[in-house]
Amino acid sequence: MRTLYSLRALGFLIALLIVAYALASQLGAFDSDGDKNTVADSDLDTFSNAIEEHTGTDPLDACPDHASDSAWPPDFNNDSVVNDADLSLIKDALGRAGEIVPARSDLDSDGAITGADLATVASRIGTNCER
Ligand SMILES: [Ca+2]
Ligand SMILES: [Ca+2]
Ligand SMILES: [Ca+2]
Ligand SMILES: [Ca+2]
Repeated sequence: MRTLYSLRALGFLIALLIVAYALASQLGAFDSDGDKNTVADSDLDTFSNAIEEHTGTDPLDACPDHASDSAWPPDFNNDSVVNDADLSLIKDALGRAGEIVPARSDLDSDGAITGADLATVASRIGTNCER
């Protein structure tokens, strides 16, 4: 009888731990950079390593060092600022899908250049990247 009780207690304890772990994950307790986002973004440029893998930008560099240093996804011409020049570059790519998708402009890596990618650039107009 005693064993049965302790087994039940153990089961209850394990269930409690699972719930606590799930809650803690939800609250971002295991998030090292505290942005409540458990997706890895090593250089903290607000684009995940996975997205940067797709766009071909440097996942360990938040800001370009020169014009051919792709580091920040929405900054297509690598001049460290997102402005009309970048917006017009993505407008050119808008609507493309399939094999002709320029991955560099596909900022959500869904395989097409859509309004969502455009909005990602538009929402950062006038901002500089942070080194
Ligand atoms: Ca990043
Ligand atoms: Ca980057
Ligand atoms: Ca730019
Ligand atoms: Ca896209």
